[in-house]
Amino acid sequence: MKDTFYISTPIYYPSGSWHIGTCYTTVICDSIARFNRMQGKDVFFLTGTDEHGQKVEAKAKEKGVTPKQYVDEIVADLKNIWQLLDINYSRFIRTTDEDHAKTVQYIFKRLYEQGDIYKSVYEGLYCTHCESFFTETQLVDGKCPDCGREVHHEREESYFFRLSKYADKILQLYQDNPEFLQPKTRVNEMINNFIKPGLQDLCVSRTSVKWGIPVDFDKEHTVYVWIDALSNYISALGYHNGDETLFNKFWPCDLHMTGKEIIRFHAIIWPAILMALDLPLPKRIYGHGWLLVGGDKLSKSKQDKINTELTDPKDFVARYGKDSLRYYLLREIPFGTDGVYSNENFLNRINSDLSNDLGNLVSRTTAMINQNFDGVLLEPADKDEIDNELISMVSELYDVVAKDIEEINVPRALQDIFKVVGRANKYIDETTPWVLAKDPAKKGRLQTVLYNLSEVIRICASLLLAFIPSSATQILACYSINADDVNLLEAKNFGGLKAGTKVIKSQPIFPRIDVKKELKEIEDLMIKRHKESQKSAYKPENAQNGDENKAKDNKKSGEICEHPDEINIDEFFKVELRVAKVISCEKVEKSDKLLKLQLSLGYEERQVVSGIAKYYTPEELVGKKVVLVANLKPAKLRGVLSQGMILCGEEGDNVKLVEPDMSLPEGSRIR
Ligand code: ME8
Repeated sequence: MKDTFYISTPIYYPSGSWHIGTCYTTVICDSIARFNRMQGKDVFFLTGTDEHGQKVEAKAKEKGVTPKQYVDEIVADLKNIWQLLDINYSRFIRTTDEDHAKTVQYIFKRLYEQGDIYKSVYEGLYCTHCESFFTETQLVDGKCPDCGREVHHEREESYFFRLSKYADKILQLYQDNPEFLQPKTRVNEMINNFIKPGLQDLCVSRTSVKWGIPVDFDKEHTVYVWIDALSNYISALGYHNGDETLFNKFWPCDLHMTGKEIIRFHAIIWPAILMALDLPLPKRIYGHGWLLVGGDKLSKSKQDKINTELTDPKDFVARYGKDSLRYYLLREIPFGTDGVYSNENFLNRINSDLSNDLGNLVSRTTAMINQNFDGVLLEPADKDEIDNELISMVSELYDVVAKDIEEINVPRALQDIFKVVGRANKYIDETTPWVLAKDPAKKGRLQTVLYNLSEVIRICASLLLAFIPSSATQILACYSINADDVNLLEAKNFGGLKAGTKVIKSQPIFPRIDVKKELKEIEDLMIKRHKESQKSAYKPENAQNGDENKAKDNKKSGEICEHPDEINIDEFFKVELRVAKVISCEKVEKSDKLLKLQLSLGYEERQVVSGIAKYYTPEELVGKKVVLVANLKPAKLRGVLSQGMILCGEEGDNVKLVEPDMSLPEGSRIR
């Protein structure tokens, strides 16, 4: 029987804003899955979507569609991206799938019947955005520790999972299985930040959220977040929902790959649920870092600045081909830590590795075989010491790369392959085949050099099938090798190419990019898109509800007329209005009118002097959110620095602050 290998990505929230960071986990898993498949293993690679919850319910309502209709469209878009990026999954599970719901209901009932789930009342601080409850101590500056938004108090009858009961067992698990949680730094993070302070029982049902899997023995409740989401890893294999053949074959999972922000759910809650179900635990959980753009995790990137970095995976595929993005994601980010994306890094990486190193090696070698031997590969005719280093490097390459993948270090695997590619290019410089070609007496040497180079290309391309499948397939096709037939355990050995093999001259696989020109083009494109999106957001026909009708009504009655002081939208956007929170406030000495306010914009603090002392006491203002003109030239009022201005409305003697909705985070741009 074949060895098996089961790997999973987390299931994605249907946020709809898919970007290159979103692709990171999945491209890594796809490559590891492909590598294992080519080692002859029976592989199950799972990915999917996490579709229930309040946010989806609310978004669907806003759009006037059912939650299922809402998610269907977004999921189709995600699947399309996976197809564009050659993601070869075994199953795409959706938490709205019927078989998944069956498993979840079974688990919930069983845990309830055996006393691991009990009914109580939840009172606590809740973040609607993250759909999570927090204790006071978990908050950061009084806000949600995960997304930084406001939390509010909520009280609700709920079912709870006895997570607290499993604390010792989980500590034991980390101790007995040093491989379980990786990278190793995550273990201390789990112990010190979550387990040692005391694990709380976990709220696992809601009565206020209807868009979820119903608790079948208490229909008022729906299953809430983690029992629903995490169970996908076994429901996808048929656990208690029908045929369990896959479950028996693939469980326990070899590797759950997740982003670092959700590692605690995988490394604490998931093992506890499995322990309660008396099931074997996953063999490894890996928490990778984030891809950052402008210093922020992509999904939370600041919306207001013009972002000139490309972020949409479809743009990458259209401009540079699918493998360029795959390669960049796999190679550039040191595994386990965060990596910062920039257009320049991306373009330079593609140029240097794919176009220069790999592309040149393949095109030079296949061209020389065509020029000198009519496109037929001839057997090595001699032996020279100069060949030894290259041959021994490429002969060992499979073992080196297999170890990298076993240790879940994908960037290192690519580095190791490209070391050999680099060595082969150096071998071309050392052996100077173009000089050999001029001397009939050196034909044998040339034959050998081109054979050795072809073998390096074949072995490297076979290994690269896991990472850049489409380009590696093209390279192998130059040597009439069908990528589908490659088994690394055979392909790894030097000498596999038979004399007489027809060699096709390779077309440029990665055309060289003019980085300067390309950077300018990307910048222009992004600025143009930004402007278009702003314009369309403010066209009267795109304005929301009331505004739209108002605009139409005005048109009808002819009230829209030219105004001599009209400004255009670009002029308006020059004013940078932002939500700011008053952290402290005091009177300006020797002034009846002025107050000095310290404001927080989230990313920085400002001091502003405002003439509202007659209308507000300092105490009244602390904690309020205000609208700040953030790009006003700093000025001094009564010798006190003022970095901006806060907006008020006035009618006669009545002056009131313009107060934004409290749920808008500090620093949000107002427009
Ligand atoms: O967390 N860089 O879903 P999700 C790297 N539904 N990885 C990123 C990233 C970035 N900029 N942005 C997102 C969830 N990801 C839950 C999981 S599993 C039972 C439930 C990664 O859509 C992120 O770290 O927020 C995670 O691994 C994956 O995308 C899905 O995140």
